[in-house]
Amino acid sequence: MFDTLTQRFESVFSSLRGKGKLSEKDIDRALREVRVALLEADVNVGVVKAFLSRVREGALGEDVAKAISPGQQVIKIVHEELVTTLGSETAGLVKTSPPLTILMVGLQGSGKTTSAAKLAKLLQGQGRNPLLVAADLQRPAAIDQLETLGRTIDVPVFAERGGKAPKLVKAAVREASRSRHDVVIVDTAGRLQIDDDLMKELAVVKKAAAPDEVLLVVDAMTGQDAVNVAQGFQDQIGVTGLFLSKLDGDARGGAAISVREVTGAPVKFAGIGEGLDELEPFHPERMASRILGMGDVLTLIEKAESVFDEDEAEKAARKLEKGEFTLEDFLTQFQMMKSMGSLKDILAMLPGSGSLLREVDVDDRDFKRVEAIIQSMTADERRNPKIIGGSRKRRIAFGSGTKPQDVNRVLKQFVEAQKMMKTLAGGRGMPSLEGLMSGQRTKR
Ligand SMILES: Nc1nc2c(ncn2[C@@H]2O[C@H](COP(=O)(O)OP(=O)(O)O)[C@@H](O)[C@H]2O)c(=O)[nH]1
Ligand SMILES: [Mg+2]
Repeated sequence: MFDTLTQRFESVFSSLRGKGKLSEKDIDRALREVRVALLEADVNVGVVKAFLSRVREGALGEDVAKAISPGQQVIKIVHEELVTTLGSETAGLVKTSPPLTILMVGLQGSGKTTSAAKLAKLLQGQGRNPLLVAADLQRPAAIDQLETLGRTIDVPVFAERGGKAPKLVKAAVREASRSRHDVVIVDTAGRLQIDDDLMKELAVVKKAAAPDEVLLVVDAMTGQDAVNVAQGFQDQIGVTGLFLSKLDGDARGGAAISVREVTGAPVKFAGIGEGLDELEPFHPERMASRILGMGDVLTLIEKAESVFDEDEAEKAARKLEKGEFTLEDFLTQFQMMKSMGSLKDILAMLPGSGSLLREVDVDDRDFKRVEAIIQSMTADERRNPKIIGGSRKRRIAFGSGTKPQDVNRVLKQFVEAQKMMKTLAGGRGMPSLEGLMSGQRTKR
């Protein structure tokens, strides 16, 4: 995500960071570089202009001149202004008396159907009871697609073949009230381009659904086109929020950065993969940090909390206090961590990881190797790794298809993790990722 842009920002910042005092020339040069970086990232020209003038104003202000570290201060201003550009506050779904009705609109292929299912899954996980509505009646396959997704996430799909969308939507909302669904998510038909027919149809469906939210799904990978599309929908239909899909495939970031400021509509969610778990609420603050290569520790912690089994973690913490934390427990924790996503995704959220990721080739095979090594140990060995001498090491290496050095490394990492968890005493008992990978301690 946004790799090139992040890289550019990192290089601009590193030239500022060391400086004791910044001249106007230093700032101008840095801002010129920022400008080029943003334009190359396909950020809307107007947005770039407004952004830079705000940063410049801040950077030449008195606070910076007096700051102990002017370079850091400028970085802080860039961060703040980027947060503003992205929308300042996290914009959640509106709160209404149930059912909350959400209309998903957008061009064909933007990700409406997938995003509707993702949203249903997210809300279901929050204890709500969603109903999906298949109101894309242009292609018969669209209904099948939503029904398949609905089955996967165990959310009912309201569908009717051969009907008309407005009537179907009305019936669906009635059905939702009757069967106590507190959320109704309506998937609609799109076209390849904005045209009059699409807009007319959507206006009628919108009237029938009387939605609380009109979420426009835009494909982040299409850059400025996405911004223009969003503007078109905003002018002609009116949207309450944006769902930025395919952010995972967006190396540049132009749409993500521009779309809010151009349309005035807040980005509420981001799609970050084809899987139905792969959406994130859009947090401007965190997104700005990620774009600037400052990492996104908060999202990482939230992910950790969602996959770490509270009971397991507490059990581990108690064992640890008593000095009973074994490799068996280590393996359990490790496997939970693995379910957070690929190693690269997780590492990308750590501060400064942008450059790190470019230098080392992180590999999910590392995960598998550690797992295989621990699985090749006997129960005794897992409980008491001290008994693992040379011949046992060779046997474990052989069993796991690794080398004795690899076994050594895992054992060392385990000892480190043990130490680290002791310092987190009474905490969640979660070994730090960085620690596991490098044997170092992490700040949280
Ligand atoms: N990588 C990635 N693919 C996505 C995302 N959202 C949707 N897609 C894919 O985009 C394609 C079109 O999605 P679909 O929901 O059918 O779009 P619709 O025509 O607007 O309903 C499908 O192949 C999806 O798997 C996303 O966030 N990331
Ligand atoms: Mg669709």
